[in-house]
Order: sequence, then C-alpha cells, then structure tokens
Amino acid sequence: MDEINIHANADKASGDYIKWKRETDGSENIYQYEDTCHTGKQIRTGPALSGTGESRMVEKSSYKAAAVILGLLCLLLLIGLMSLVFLYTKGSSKKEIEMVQLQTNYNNLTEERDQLQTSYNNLTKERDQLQTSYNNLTEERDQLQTSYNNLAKERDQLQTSYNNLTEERDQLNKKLDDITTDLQRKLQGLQSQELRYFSGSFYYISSSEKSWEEGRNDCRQKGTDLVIINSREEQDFIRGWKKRTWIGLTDEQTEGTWRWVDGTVLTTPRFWAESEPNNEGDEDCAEIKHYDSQNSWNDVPCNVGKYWICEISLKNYSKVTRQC
Ligand code: MAN
Ligand code: CA
Repeated sequence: MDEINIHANADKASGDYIKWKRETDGSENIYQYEDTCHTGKQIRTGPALSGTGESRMVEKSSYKAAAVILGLLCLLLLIGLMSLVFLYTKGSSKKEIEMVQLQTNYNNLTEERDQLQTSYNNLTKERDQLQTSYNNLTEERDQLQTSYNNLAKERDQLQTSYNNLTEERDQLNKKLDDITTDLQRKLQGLQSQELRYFSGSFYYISSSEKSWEEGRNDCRQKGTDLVIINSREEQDFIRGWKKRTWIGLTDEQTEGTWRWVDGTVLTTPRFWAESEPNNEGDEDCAEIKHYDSQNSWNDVPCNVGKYWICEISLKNYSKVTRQC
C-alpha cells in the first residue's frame, strides 16, 4: 500500500496536523481523512527554521494560505450547496410543472370521459328507440305481409272464379248464337200467311177455330203463348188480320180482374169496344171482334170456337254481354 503524506507547513497552536493519507489498492484511489492528534509532539519535514522573526513571517504566511484554502473550501462548499439548492429547486419546479400538466391532462381526460359517457348514454338511448322502432316496423311488416298473402290468395280465387265465369259466359253466348241461328232458320221457313213479323216478335195465326183453352195449348206446343198486346201499334197490327181471334187475356181466375197469360193484370193501354167487357152470361175470355176499330175487344164465353194468335217474342233471347 502506497502512502502519501501531505503536511501542512503550519503548526496549530495545539500542535496538531492534518494528514491526508492516500491508500491505493491498485484499482481505485480512496482518500481517507485521518485526524490524528499528537499532543506535544511535532513532526517536521523540510529544513528547520532558525531565528524568531523569520519564523513569524513564515507563520503569518501559513495562516494566510490556510485562510485562503479555507475560504476556497468554504466557497466550494457554498457553490456545492447552491448547486444542490438550484438543482433541487429546478427539479421541484419541473416536477410542479409536470404535476400541473398531469392535473390538466387528468382534468381534460375526465371531461372527455364524461362527454364520452354522455354520448354513450345518448347513443344507447337512441339505439333502444331505434330497436323499438325496428321491432314495431317488423311487426307491422309481418301483418302487412299476412294481409298481402290473404289478399293475394283471395285475388287468385277471384281470378279463378272470374276465369270460370268468363268461360261459362262464352259457352252460353255460343249456345245462344247457335239457338238464335237455328230459330231464325226455322222462322224463315215458316214465313207464310199464318206467320208474320212485327217489332221484335213473330205472330202465328191459326187456320182453324178452337176454344180459348185449345188455342192456347196449340201456342204452348209451339213453345210460346197467346198474344199479349202492349201498345197501340201492336193492337193495330193484330187487328190488321181482319179476323175474330183469341188474345191472351182472361178473367177466369177472378171475375172482373183481367190478366194477360204471363200473369200481369191489365192496365193500359187497353182497347175494349164500347160497353165491353159486359160479361153477358159468363164471358171470361177476350177476342178481337170489331177489327175495323181500334177499340175492338169483346169478352165472350171461353168455350166457343175462334181463330187464335200466338206471339213468339225475340226479346226473350237477349244476349249476355260483358258488363265491364
Ligand atoms: C154478343 C156477344 C157479347 C157482346 C154483345 C154486344 O151478344 O158477342 O159478348 O157483349 O154481342 O152487343
Ligand atoms: Ca162481351
């Protein structure tokens, strides 16, 4: 171990000296301060001073040097302390700034979090409302879908019915066309003195005389009935044959109530001859008697023989037509 001794060139009044010992262990230097008190013992190095004046001078210089060193040490200590204070202060203010910044950040984040929380709550509420609306709309849609399906089903059934009816109508119209054609062909062949056409009807007049009932039966066998007079023109046409003929009018059912063969009660027009009907004896059937006059009807007993007129109305064959 190395040992370096630094001796201050001054003796304290007590005679102590400060020894700086340097210990070296090869790797690092450690200075240890060794305060050793050697009371009453003086160690000196260097040459010994001789004489009192010189010795005082030296002593004074040593004091000065010691004071300077001490002052320097104090200065160093002060600088060190100031540095420490400065560093500490600097560190503190830095920390304070950081603290303030952290506080600000914390506050900002808290505020932001609160805003986010509010937004979240609003969105949740909105989402729930939308969910409710969605559910309601879904339900409504399903109901509409069901209604639509039912209506579609109904529509299909109606369409089927419509198609069937249309087909049926077409078949009936075809049948009617066939019948009309056939009828016209037959009537064409029947045109004669006995058969005449007037305003939508064919009229047949018999060539022999029979009772009202027998004449009516003949008309029925032909698929029609005794004539029904509905107008002045028809009356004139019928009396134009200039024969005493049965017409389809009787009060056999109720005396005094005259009915046509289709069951309708006689109202107007009516063409009774003067003073008729007088029900002379028992006269329940009507004839054309005074064919030269428009008012030519007379009531007579039903069992007497007269010509008769059958009416074949084409108005019964009215074609079924589409209404739309
Ligand atoms: C005859 C018959 C009767 C009719 C009278 C009118 O007697 O034709 O029906 O009423 O004449 O005078
Ligand atoms: Ca009469």
